[in-house]
Amino acid sequence: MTRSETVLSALADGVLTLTLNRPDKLNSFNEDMHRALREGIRRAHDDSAVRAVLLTGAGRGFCAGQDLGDRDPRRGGPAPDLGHTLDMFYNPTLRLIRSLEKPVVCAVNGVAAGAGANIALACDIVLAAKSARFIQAFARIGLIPDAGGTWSLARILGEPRAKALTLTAEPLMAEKAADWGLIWKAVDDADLMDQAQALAASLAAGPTLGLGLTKRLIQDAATNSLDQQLDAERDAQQQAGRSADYAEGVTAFLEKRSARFSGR
Ligand code: T3D
Repeated sequence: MTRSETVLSALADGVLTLTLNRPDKLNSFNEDMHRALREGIRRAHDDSAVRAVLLTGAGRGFCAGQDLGDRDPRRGGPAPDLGHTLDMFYNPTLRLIRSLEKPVVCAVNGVAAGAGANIALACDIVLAAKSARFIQAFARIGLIPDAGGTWSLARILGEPRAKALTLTAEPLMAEKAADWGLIWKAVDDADLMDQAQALAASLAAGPTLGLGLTKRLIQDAATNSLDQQLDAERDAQQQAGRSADYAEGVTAFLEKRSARFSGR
């Protein structure tokens, strides 16, 4: 399988759909897939035709984290430098997702384990099939939760649930994940892709600049003081207020019609 086949990429109506595509390995990450996903997200940064991203997985799983076949200790040799692999692969991708000023929807179509779970949690709006489960599988193999897992779990769930999930590696079913506020929605398996595509399409047809600024503000809120956040809102609103989409939104309201946003 070539690099481009490990992540399928399709752009339609402003939505860049990236599909992790190693289904026989539950879409676990080898180096090709790491590079392909990173290239996909980078394209979303660079290409103004992309106004939203939809990330999902092929087959019955979303992503089982790192391909452990590539870490087989029985092959001998020195232990791998996993700090280096995080620097090389997971961390740049996480940063690209979080810094992308366009919405990223994740459709978790099946099990999301290890870094696979945490990449899903880094996305902006996560929908999951009711049969999907999230597993902080790291403790089962002697690792710590990476790909931003300790950060997002502690922030979203608080210490008690974050610690229990990571220390026990117990699976968390999609509906409970939604009840806990870890994801946006758990939906019937048969409806997942239709709902995720409709959501991504509506975001792609939205005021891209304003949505991107909103994403950044919400992310920055956790570390800003109220004063800093008020200033940041003022600056972002100033920018949004100069956009063509703001003019269109107000005009459409006054003309009692739907807005036709151009993303500028
Ligand atoms: O290394 C670094 O760079 C550091 C970064 C680490 C990040 C990480 O993500 S570490 C965590 C790695 N992931 C895991 O530990 C999860 C391993 N997988 C599982 O525990 C289970 O597969 C699942 C709970 C995810 C699903 O279980 P189940 O019973 O639904 O499926 P299965 O039968 O275990 O898996 C189906 C196939 O996918 C199977 O292959 P086979 O036997 O049919 O040829 C299985 O070996 C393969 N597979 C699943 N996960 C991985 C994998 N192959 C390689 N690596 C995997 N992570």
